[in-house]
Amino acid sequence: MPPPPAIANAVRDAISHDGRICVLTGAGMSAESGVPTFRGTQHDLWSRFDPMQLATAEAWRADAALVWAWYRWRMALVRDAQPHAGHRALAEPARRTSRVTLVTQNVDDLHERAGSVVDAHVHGSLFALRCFDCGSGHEGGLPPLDPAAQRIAPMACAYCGGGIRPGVVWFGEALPDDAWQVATDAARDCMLMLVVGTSGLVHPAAGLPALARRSGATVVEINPERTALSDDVDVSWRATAGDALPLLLG
Ligand code: BJW
Repeated sequence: MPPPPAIANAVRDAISHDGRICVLTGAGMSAESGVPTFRGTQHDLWSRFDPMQLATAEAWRADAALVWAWYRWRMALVRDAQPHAGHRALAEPARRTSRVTLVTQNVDDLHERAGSVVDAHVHGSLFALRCFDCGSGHEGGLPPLDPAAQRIAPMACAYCGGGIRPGVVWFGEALPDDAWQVATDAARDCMLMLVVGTSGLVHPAAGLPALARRSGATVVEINPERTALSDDVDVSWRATAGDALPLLLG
């Protein structure tokens, strides 16, 4: 199915006028690579846990080993996953022009493995471990499984002894300043924003499409489902990332 004409024209216009394009991706971008989204999917082994309860500092303080077990499971899923045609299609225009800014809420590395440079990981990166207490980066690998206890053995920060955690942004935590600055600058400056695979429920990232639109951009949503953003974009394309992006950018 070809892209709706309004979307094909918006992309053609932006490219022919050498206009800036901002691409904002969410968990749906990785769904066709086999990485589950946050809302509305069953997480087999983890189905009795709510990701929204685990992705918090409170959960970490209550049971860091449980939180680590969830992240170890997700890290293994991501390591085994491969970028799909949608990731690769996005990497093409990004390679051709520096006028594409890629902002992702995803903590996986599938964009990078497809050949994109991610300009802003606004919710951090799974594998960039850091100390829960002092924030220092940690280079020493993942925490081991304690075979006796069948639990993840905690790792301590070399500087302060605090617990080492995944490098992601949990609810109630501030987004990384540098990434957020890149994301808001890109939203303000772009001629076209492509919003791919996000429910638009988590703020402040969910406010980026509205910021782009207020600043004069055309905002296009690519998502198989209607979302919280659908009423406030210029045009929605009900398609998956893996189907739509190669047709649009290939
Ligand atoms: C497909 C597809 C296919 C499926 N192709 N599409 C304003 C209003 C209300 C609340 C707040 C507000 N501002 C802040 C808040 C609080 C809170 C928040 O937003 N709460 C709401 C849930 C109500 N926000 C925060 O706490 C943020 N921090 C903050 O505001 O700090 C303030 C502060 C300032 C200064 C000092 C201190 C504090 C932090 C938010 C962090 C979010 N973290 C997570 C977890 C990351 C770690 C991890 O991965 O474990 O980020 S939550 C989770 O949601 C993850 C995602 O990045 C994020 C967004 O989810 P996303 O990507 O939209 O995924 P889904 O699953 O929701 O949707 C998938 C979509 O894909 C669906 O639409 C499908 O249809 C679609 N789809 N297949 C294309 N093949």
